[in-house]
Amino acid sequence: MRTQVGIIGAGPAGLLLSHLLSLQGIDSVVLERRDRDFVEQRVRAGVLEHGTVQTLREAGVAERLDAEGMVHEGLNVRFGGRTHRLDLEELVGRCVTVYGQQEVVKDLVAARLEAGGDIRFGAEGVAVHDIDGERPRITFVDGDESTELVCDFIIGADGFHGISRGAIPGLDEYERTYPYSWLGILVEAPPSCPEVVYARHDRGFALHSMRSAHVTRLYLQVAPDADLADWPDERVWAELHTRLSDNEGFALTEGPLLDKSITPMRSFVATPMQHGRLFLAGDAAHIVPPTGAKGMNLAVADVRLLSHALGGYYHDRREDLLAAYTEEASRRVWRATHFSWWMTSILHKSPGADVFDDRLGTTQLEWIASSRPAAAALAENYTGLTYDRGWSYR
Ligand code: FAS
Ligand code: PHB
Repeated sequence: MRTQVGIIGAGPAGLLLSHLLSLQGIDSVVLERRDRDFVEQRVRAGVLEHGTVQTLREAGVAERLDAEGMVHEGLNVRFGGRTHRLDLEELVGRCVTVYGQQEVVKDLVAARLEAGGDIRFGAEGVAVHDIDGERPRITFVDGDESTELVCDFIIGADGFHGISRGAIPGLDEYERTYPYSWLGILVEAPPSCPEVVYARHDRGFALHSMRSAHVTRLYLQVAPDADLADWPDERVWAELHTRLSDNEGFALTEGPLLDKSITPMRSFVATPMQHGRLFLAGDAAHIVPPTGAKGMNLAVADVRLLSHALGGYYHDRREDLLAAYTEEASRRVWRATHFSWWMTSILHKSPGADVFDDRLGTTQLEWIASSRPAAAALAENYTGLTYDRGWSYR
């Protein structure tokens, strides 16, 4: 097989890149280990930055997003029994949209297949070769047939547990782990309030979000090694009611659980994000704790840069944009890494935290609740920094 860009991974990063390249007349093949159902059902991110929504709209894949996505002009921080609303639109003139990552993936898969895109689901044993040369190769097993895909470039969009990062020699990896995880549930119940609520409580962090007018998304801080077997639905609801309560009559609506899972919390950055003709995008290169709702949005930012740089190569044989990819992408990676770490540190109560630790957290929340510059700094990062170049080279 031969293509211009071989993409490993059919998550948001791989699928969006394949679509943006096709809009610039650049061919790609996407190799995905799992089957289509698995990829389209996986419950993950929920909040799209302003720039992510704009990107999907410009790419012509935002019809359902615009019809079903929920535009949020504000977010809420709850602590000490009181709720403080940050008016994102008023603070920074931008907002966010709540629309499940799995819906974005479904929209992108549909768009690629409709355009005749080549996505190989169930690709086994993917391996990369000759990334230092001008004809890198990907080998994989498709069905029971060993196959070789010869490319000009390979994009590792295969997530944190993928194989592409390991192919980069001399990689530097920076990691921080957190003394807690998130237990997340998807509930068939109308959201208990119209916006996202981040709650800091003595018993630990809790988050109220949603997926539609009928589906609520809720998270609880739990121990880093928590086991779902120790968290029956009754215990989850009891903690959520306690931690999300306020002195202003908030009432959490319960309902049947559609999904329950535990996500570990880590900050991880690998650099460089490229070697020869191999480039990393999204979770393959970096992981942020989900507190800042940055993970998927950061993947989109990487893909915008790669789409523009590959467009420059194929339209004007420019190598400079590709050479500068890591440096360009790293600025936003570290900004999102800091913001996600900061949101996590001020909203969670670490086991063994003393009064000093606690006051450091609550004083920052009080500052955000009472200072416009502080609230605007959070709003600027949460809604997403603006892009200084487009995803299309032309
Ligand atoms: P993905 O991991 O989405 O996609 C990588 C793809 O590559 C997968 O489909 C995988 O099957 C495939 N793959 C892996 N190895 C392969 C191989 N060897 N061969 C072929 N294919 C291979 N972000 C938020 O903003 N908010 C959240 O609430 C949030 N919750 C999350 C919960 C969980 C459990 C996880 C794991 C992540 C969460 N994230 C969240 C982050 C998440 O949304 C990621 O940032 C986003 O999926 C990144 O997209 P990709 O880089 O495309 O990676
Ligand atoms: C979600 O809706 O899944 C969500 C919202 C906000 C976050 C993280 C996850 O910070």
